[in-house]
Amino acid sequence: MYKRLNICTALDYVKEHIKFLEKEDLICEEISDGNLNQVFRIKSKEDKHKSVILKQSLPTLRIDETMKLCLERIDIENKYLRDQGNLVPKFLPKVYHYDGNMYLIIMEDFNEHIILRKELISGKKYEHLGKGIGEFLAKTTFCNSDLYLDPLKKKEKVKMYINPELCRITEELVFVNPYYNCPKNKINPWLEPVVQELINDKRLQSEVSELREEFMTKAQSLIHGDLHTGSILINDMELKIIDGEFAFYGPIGFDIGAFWANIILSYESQNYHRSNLEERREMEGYLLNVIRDMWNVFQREFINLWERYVSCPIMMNNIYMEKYILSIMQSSIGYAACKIIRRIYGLAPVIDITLIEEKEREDVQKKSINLARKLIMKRKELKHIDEFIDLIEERN
Ligand code: SR1
Ligand code: MG
Repeated sequence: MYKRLNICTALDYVKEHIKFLEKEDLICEEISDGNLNQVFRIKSKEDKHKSVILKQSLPTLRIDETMKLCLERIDIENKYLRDQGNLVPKFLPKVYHYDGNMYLIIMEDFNEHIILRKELISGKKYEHLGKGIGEFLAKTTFCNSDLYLDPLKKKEKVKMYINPELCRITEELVFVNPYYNCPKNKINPWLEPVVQELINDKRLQSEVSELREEFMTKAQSLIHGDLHTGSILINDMELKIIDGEFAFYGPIGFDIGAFWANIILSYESQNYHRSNLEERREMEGYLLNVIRDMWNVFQREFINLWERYVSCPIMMNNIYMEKYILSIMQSSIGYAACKIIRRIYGLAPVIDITLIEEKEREDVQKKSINLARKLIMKRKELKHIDEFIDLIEERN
């Protein structure tokens, strides 16, 4: 039966269920910092390399106990970690234990990796970041799509990953709430005129509706569904993808867009996190390269897989392949833009922006909104990743 754990009961639970910790003297700390769940680290007092993470679903949002949410989201995360872990083990934590009654997972702990968002705010550069995300996304999205799977197997998987409540959060927070006077928006007074302009822009809303429709109906591949820089752990050698509870069969571009949006928000806010001009310029250049690397590696890997595995006679065709990949790039740009806007004045802002002092925040918020509007409207004219990067660099 479900019971919400605390630091004492989480420790006892781990002692009982994790063999390699049963004889250890353990300590437990709560490390929850996301919006939804509670998370504990349980480790041996003697050997810091012996530790696990326990993540448990809560019946409401952690940040808003009035908002109910299905406990079963942990089941989706469990399936996602195992599925993607089979394809590309180096990018995922191992699952040690899953309990469908207690709605919890116990998984590998990476206590020497740090959340990417925090690293980018402190100005740390990782050469392997863009390439790693590109490889992860190309391999997982290709191998879970109709390009690779047998159609019956693929539809089985679509069913397994039906995730209505978590998708609804995204549908509302990303595609709807920012475009009307929704009480959940958090609009600073200085943003009022810019937001009202956006709310009155019917052409923009028509484009956002198109992206929303694609998000809701295009079961193209298994996607993470919330791939922002808080869902990535990193160190000098490797990166790990966590927090798969939003996973479902959706458009491939949605994950790419989520990643780009958060890199762009980091880029736009470097001005305020770095006082040294040279360091700032370097960091900005690095972030644009992350976007470029990510896309180039994604595209290269995806084409390799296509040439190797696509066997349907009408699809062994370069014209179609190029069209398919270009359409992923253009929709990724659209999703990136929607994700930028939601993080500026929606329900769940990001610390890249909120850490900036109020009087300086206005500028970065306005620039980001203007850039996002431009990206939504122009995405279908962009044919090459460098054209996208040029638009970011134009700095409205
Ligand atoms: C109400 S939940 C807010 C956000 O937190 C998650 O990480 C997702 O990004 C979601 O949109
Ligand atoms: Mg999360």
